[in-house]
Amino acid sequence: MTFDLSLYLITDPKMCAERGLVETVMAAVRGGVTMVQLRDKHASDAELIEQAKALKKALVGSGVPLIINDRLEVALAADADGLHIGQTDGNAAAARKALGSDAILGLSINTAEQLAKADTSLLDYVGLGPVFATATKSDHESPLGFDGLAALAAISPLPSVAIGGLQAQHVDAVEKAGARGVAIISAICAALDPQAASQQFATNSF
Ligand code: 3NM
Repeated sequence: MTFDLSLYLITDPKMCAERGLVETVMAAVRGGVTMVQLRDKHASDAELIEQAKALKKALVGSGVPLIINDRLEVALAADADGLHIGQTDGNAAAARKALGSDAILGLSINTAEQLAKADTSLLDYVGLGPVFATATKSDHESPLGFDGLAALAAISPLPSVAIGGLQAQHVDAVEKAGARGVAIISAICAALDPQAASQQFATNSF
């Protein structure tokens, strides 16, 4: 499946709670988000399947793919467009086998060693981060900065999306570093107006 990494929204259950998950995502999509990842490290599979199905339905006709963080069973049950796995929470070979060749499969990368170890033939993109320290992920790795991001993007055989502490004013520097897009949680999910926040990213963007 074709995909556009330029403005990749990742959901956070708490930040989306007040407005509602589907409402927050659809406002962001109206603002120009090009990919959506459902991420909730604590919800049960059953809860996530329900949320994923609701998002998938809402996204029909938008051309925006729905990716599931970490949970292969959820991606399969909700017929999502893909899966994103981290260094510790997944197996790319098993995921590719279960999801098929058309699914979008992404992997988080923080170091050149991790990139060297990854079987990139199984993957469609890599997430490179964190660019900056971020309160959104308490156990994040050490920040790369734009130079570290550029170093990883340069050796990645796959398109990459930058993540971690990014704001709309960083889009230019991310693009110059060689990534194809920005992955965002708080700057969109926690914004007073997620549509306007997404528009800000999209205007500066790729
Ligand atoms: N993964 P925000 S950083 C989910 O480095 C996640 O792999 C990261 O949230 C990584 O846009 C991160 O609010 C949190 O900083 C990104």
